Amino acid sequence: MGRYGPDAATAREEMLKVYPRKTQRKRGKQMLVNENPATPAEIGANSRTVPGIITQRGCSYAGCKGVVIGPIYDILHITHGPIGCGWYSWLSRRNITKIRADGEVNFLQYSMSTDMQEDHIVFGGEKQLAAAIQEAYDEFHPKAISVYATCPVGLIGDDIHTVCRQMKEKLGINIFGFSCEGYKGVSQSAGHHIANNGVFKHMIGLDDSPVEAKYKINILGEYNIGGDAWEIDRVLKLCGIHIIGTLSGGVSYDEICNCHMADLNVVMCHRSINYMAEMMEEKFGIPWFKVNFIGLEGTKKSLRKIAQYFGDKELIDRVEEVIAAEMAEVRPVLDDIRTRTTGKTAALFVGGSRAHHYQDLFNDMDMQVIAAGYEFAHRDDYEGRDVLPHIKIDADSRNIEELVVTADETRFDAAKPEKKKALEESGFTFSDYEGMMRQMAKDTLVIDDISHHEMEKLIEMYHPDVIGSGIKDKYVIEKMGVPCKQLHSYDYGGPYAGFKGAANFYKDIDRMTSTKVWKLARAPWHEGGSAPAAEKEP
Ligand code: CFN
Ligand code: HCA
Repeated sequence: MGRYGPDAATAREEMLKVYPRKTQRKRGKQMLVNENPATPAEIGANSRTVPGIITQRGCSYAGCKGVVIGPIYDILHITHGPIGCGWYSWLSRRNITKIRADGEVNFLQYSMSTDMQEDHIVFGGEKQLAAAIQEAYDEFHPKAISVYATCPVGLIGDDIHTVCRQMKEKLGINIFGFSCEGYKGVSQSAGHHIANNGVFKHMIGLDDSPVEAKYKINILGEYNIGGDAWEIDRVLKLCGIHIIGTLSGGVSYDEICNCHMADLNVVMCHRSINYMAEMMEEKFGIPWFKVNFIGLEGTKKSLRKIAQYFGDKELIDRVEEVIAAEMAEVRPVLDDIRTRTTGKTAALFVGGSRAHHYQDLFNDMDMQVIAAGYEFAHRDDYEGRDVLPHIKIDADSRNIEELVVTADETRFDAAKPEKKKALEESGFTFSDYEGMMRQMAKDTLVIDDISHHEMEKLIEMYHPDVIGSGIKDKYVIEKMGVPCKQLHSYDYGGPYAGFKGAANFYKDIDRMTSTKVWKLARAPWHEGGSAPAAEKEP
């Protein structure tokens, strides 16, 4: 027995034993005991989900339209396909938006779709798509229209790109399409890649207007869930750092077209947008590194690293002042909350970066993360970036063409790579080796693409004080007497990023883990005595 339940190896066996042998082998590679955090074992990430297993993953369309491009608020987004995909992706992610200037438009409350019917499947849907673009243009006069192909469109072979090109010529606005059919790739991760390529090809670099600010950066991989981007912006503004574009939270089309004017790209969610960071470096010379504004330590480290990059004493000092002032506010909140959260346990199963980033907030509260896993991240997100060269098969690359990007001679800023080289020589690290498993405690469980069966077993064996997860299992978890914090949408809460966000998170988790209401959850099977929820002493 471990401190909080059975040891991880026993728990792993217990979860696997119900499966047929082939599934045991497949799932076994995706479920590891983190025996050597400093040199993590190879994990079977980014592989196809076993049919029949209830997964929390989404599809390529979700990753492209729902995650990366959908949040750009003044593009008119049209889903080409039967109505279901447009309907179910209508405002279901909490990437919140507000209009920031007079005359701006926000189309995100709408869900546009070509509403494909059987006769379009039989005779083709291209005419329908052209008509939908025309209608949308006549009604709304947007600056840009973006089209997303869903599964049937790929199967019948509609050429959405030609339709977009023709309509772009006809209407004189930017119109582009994404072949992000849901079945491409093994998860939403493929959709991120398709989206990155399209945004880079059709938007980045269109507007060379100069930006008047001393320190100009973009935040890549920050989607303003629950207002996170606004908290990050607030803190950076206090430091005197200007964000040109936040890709893609609360961001406008124009900001994206102009964001290659930045001095530096910092990457929050590496999984969804690393392709963009690399392409912008190649074409314009803009260096990038990872940051993490989730948790106090991550926020402080990220601010200091940005200041260090620019290297001005004035900025370095200012960042320290901001950190000191913000910490003075959040420290008493944390000190109080720790008296109730210390020693409690959590398990996190989320997406492609949060299951890692949020461990910092639980660490702040002195809580133990006993098990964690991503839904669709790749090996480098688990094991650290330096494993990349050894990865032979990256499932994404089976379906998605890499864009061939070369330096744009007229706009490539050679001073930036030179500065990067000089900084590296002085010990500054652009490419770090972080990964979830290196941060997690020895002998904790790491479970990729967790199934509902495994989740139930985990709860039976460990009964964590809280689980961070998503809508697909929230109520299963809560019916078993464990509170579930949705780490995708934050339920109705947030922001959780930065300093004020951290304080919000501590308070929410304190409330959830201190209330006695979960002990009253008695499912019918409880009377039979198998579920552990009410067996834990109050
Ligand atoms: S906001 Fe991001 S942080 S973009 Fe990604 S990998 Fe999803 S939508 Mo849900 S919450 Fe989640 Fe991450 Fe990056 Fe969000 S952990 S699954 S595709 N994600
Ligand atoms: C997606 C979006 C999602 C779903 C959230 C959840 C989000 O994967 O298509 O499963 O709770 O964050 O909205 O990840």
